[in-house]
Parts: sequence; structure tokens; C-alpha cells
Amino acid sequence: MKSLRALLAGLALAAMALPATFDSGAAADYKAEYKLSTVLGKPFPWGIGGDRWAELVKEKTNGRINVKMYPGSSLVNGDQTKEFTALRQGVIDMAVGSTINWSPQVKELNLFSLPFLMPDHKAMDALTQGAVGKQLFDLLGTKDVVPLAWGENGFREISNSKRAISKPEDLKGLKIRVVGSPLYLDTFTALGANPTQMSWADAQPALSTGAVDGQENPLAVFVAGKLPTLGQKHLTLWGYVADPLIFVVNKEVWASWSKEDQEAVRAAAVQAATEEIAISRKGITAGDDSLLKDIATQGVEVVQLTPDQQKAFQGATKAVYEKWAKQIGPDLVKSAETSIAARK
Ligand code: X2X
Repeated sequence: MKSLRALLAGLALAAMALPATFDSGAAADYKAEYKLSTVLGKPFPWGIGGDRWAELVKEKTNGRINVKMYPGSSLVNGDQTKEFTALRQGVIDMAVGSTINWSPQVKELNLFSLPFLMPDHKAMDALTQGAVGKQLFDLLGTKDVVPLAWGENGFREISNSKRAISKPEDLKGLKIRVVGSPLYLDTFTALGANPTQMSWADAQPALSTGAVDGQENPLAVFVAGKLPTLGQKHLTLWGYVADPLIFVVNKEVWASWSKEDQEAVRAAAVQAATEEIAISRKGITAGDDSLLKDIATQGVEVVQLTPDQQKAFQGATKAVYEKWAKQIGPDLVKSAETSIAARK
């Protein structure tokens, strides 16, 4: 009798202990630190966004998930085109990555690099926040990552040290540093330039020594990267492509977290991404052009293409668009064009 009572008491205790074990027990498999990869750190909007995500995760999980940001693609020795593979393999736990840098592995992400597909920020939003964004997230979900939110690097404007660019012929013979997707080699070759592919880490010394004449990056990167001090005195606003950022977590890491913590990480990503997009667009719109003014005071000659001038660049890259639309997937490209045409 006595032993039965003891047994029952023991069982009751065990039952009481169980839910508690489930609540906090997950933390037992949690890593002491989760590595978050970005190409750019602070004070670039991208780095501010990554840092903010880490901060919000800590806050919303009451410190159960501790994220440390590794900017400069340092987890892949600066080679940003290897980031997605490292993420899949679990060498990287989380990332805020550019569609350009992941497009060598996920060809559909080249969509955003189709020259002159997106005329404005609303077009970009129509893609990332609509059916296309969902389709791309579903696709990424089959590739060992859990995508959570879209951020933004931005519209990539062209700069160089040699001359003002207002028509395709002005690009002739200019050595332009481009990022990791072969689409960029095609685009700049079609424009008569001499493109060369290199990482962001290598781009800065190449610009400063004059090994290359120019580059293309969003205005926030142009300013935070102090490109005018690297000889980049001619800037043309042509809005030919824009790269969104994607907040993701490695799938196994995601599965190791409790439901509650997963939702906290997701909410943190959505909030950090919303804030990051606002920062990346600051000062470059008609209503607030403070960043453009700031650039002009740094001795940079800024050319804003007229719609007709822009059409000349669009015409010169049309064959590249058509070639790559096939590789990306005609249905996806069609759906993107339809979403953009219907944007509000
Ligand atoms: O390398 C670049 O140009 C950058 C920083 O914009 C990207 O990572 C796509």
C-alpha cells in the first residue's frame, strides 16, 4: 500500500514536471550563439537591419536565442556568392542575404536583376509582397532554409571615375565591377562596357587603385561606403535593377526551436525588415532627397536620366532580358510583369 502510494506520488510529480520540461527543456538543445551572415554591416541599412533582427530576437525570446551578426560575409571568407551554400550546409545559421548573391544557386532569384523590370519601389513591393514573393519563398522552402521576410538593398545606380553616363555609348570600354550573377556580365557586355566580377571586399581596393573604373550599388551603399573618396565622381540614376534582401533561417536550426520561439523569430524578422526597407529608401525619393543632396556636396556629378534616355538603355539590354527570362522561368517572369502592371 505504502509503496503504491509512493509510486502514485512519484507519477504525479513526474506529470507535474513534464510540461515544465517541455517549456524550458528545448533550450537544452539550443546553441549558445546563432551565426547571422550579412555582406554589409553597420552603418549600411543592410547591417542595421541584421543587427536589429538579432536584437529583437533576443528581446522576443527572453534571451533564449542569442544571435551574433557576422558582416563582411566573413563566415564564407568574404565570398558572398558562397553564402547560400554555407547556409544550406548549416555552416551559417541565419542570414540577411541579397537575391543577387544567392542567384548562382537559386536561378529564379535572377528575376530582380532583369534590366528595367521594376520601374519604382511600388513595383518592387508588388513583387515581394505579392504572388511572386510567395512563390519564391515556397521555392526557398524546398532548399533547406526557412524564409521569413523581405528587406531591401535597393535600386542599383551606376558610378564611375571617368565620365558622365547618359547614353549606352558612354559606357563603352569602361571597366565595371559587377556582382556574382552571370546576368550582370551579359548586361554590361551588351552595353559595351568591360565587366569584371568580384566580391564587395575586393571591389573597394579595386576602385581605389583604379583597377576598375566603376561599379553599381544602391545610393545608401554609395554614401555609407564612401565611394566618392574612391574616385567615384560620376553617378547616373538609371534604376535598372534592384536587389531585395531575404531574412532566412537554416531549416534544421528552425526545427530545433519551440513553436513559440519560431514565431518570435519570425515576428522579429518582419519588424526588422520593415524598418530596414524604410532606412534603405530614406533620402532618395522626390519627397525627401536629402541623401542625393549629400552626394552632390561631395563633388559628385549626378545625372538623372530622362524617360527617353532610359529607354535607350532598356533597348540595348532587351536581348539580355529575353535570354534570362527563359532561364529564370517564363511563367515566373510573366507573373512578375503582370503584378507590376497592376501595382497601385
Ligand atoms: O556586392 C555588392 O555590390 C552588394 C554589397 O551590393 C551585394 O552584396 C549585392
